[in-house]
Amino acid sequence: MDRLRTSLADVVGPSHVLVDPELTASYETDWTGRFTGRAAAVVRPGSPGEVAAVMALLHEAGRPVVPQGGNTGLVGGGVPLHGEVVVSLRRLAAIDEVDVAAGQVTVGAGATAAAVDDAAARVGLAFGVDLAARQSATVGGMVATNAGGLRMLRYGGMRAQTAGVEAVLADGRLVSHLGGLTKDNTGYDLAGLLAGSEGTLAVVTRVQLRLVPRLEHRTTGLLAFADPEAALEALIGLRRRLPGLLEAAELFLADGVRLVCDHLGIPPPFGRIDPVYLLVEAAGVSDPTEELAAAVIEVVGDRALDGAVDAEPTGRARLWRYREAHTEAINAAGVPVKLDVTLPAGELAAFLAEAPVTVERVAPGARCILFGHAGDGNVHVNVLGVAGGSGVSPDMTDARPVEDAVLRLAAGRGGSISSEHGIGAAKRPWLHLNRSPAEIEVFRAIKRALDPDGILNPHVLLPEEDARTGALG
Ligand code: 2HG
Ligand code: ZN
Repeated sequence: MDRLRTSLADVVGPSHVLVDPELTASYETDWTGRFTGRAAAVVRPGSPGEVAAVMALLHEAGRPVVPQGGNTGLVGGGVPLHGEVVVSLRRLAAIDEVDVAAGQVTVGAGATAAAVDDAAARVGLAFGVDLAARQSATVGGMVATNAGGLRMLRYGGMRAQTAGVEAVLADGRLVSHLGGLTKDNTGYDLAGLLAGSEGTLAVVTRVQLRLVPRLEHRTTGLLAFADPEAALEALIGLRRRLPGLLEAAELFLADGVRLVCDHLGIPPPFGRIDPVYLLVEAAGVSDPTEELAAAVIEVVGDRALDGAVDAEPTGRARLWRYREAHTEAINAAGVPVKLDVTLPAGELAAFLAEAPVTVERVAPGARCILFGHAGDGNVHVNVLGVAGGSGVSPDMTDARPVEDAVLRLAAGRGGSISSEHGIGAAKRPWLHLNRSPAEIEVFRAIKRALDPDGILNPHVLLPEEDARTGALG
């Protein structure tokens, strides 16, 4: 490793090869504190060319690599759980001039979601993906996980925003297709393939992003309901009544709001805790307040227990806080087991009712907090009060029954075991719940084609292969 470190330092400069535990620590543990390991080294290249040179060296040395962006991932896919070398892309933060005619911008993998949105704002455009971790989450990581977020309902996820990518292959070759043409049927869609590949196929270095119109007029509504069925029925009505206006539809429940209020020291909405909340946001080229308010009266009516609509930035932020502070409030209460699932629309209410019962059965006394992106059927299941999860140190296996029960519940109802966070280290034992043996074989063939020596994030996404029999673990 010493010789390799010297060669890496020759490429990126000695101050960008970190080995001192004090300096590597923040790259070694995920945001939740649940996934932690030790990196052989953290390397911080400053350009795509340096990434290529670094990968060539690591490939030659046969060193496993974990590519890392803002380290905001939640499934252990970006931390060195098995002593890998971390290649941090954060220094690749350059943002080119926005191509206003095309409505696109090319950015480095290390540009944060917030920085991209700021650059787009200067020319009246916006970044189509928004998420609570916007200040830290980087575009490279967002492509690698195919991040969804708060505006998925209207604009789709990262794959939909990605018009082109540049990436470094496992052996250091650079592949680039950044033309960003709307119509371009010249073979395999590498950008589409890399979206959601979780650093297992290539290291994304630059991304050509599609931008969306910046809608300055927005109104947020918060509605309280007695049960999820009423909230979801209201949402169906609002979506039909406000085509093209609705940008977000978020759902959260009493337990989560209680945690948020305790954590932030704020009063609950409407002065009391209600069972279910639906937060909706309408955005348009003109003020959508009247239309949203009329729709609420017309299609929600007295199905809601209470409601508020606010178009002022401070009032909107106040309503959003109840939803956006969930992750932070949960983390402040302990290290959660996080499961991120999608349910078909017709199964969502039943899942919300069943999940806490299922968790209680396998982990009596644990706290199950449910929230998520109702418009996409995406539920974030956070469980507090269980020791750990798969992918964490082997002595912390208490979470496995919870993970198993919740993921089987979602898959059994026709859902996905990973909505927007990825498979990572956390869910690889359950990939088979959603993907057939034939599909997983195709995944392995693609992996072998792009990374024959298996050095790119070798311990995430694909299930462990039994070395002797080739059987799936
Ligand atoms: C969100 O929607 C993020 O806020 C995080 O996807 C979800 O903390 C979580 O489980
Ligand atoms: Zn989310």
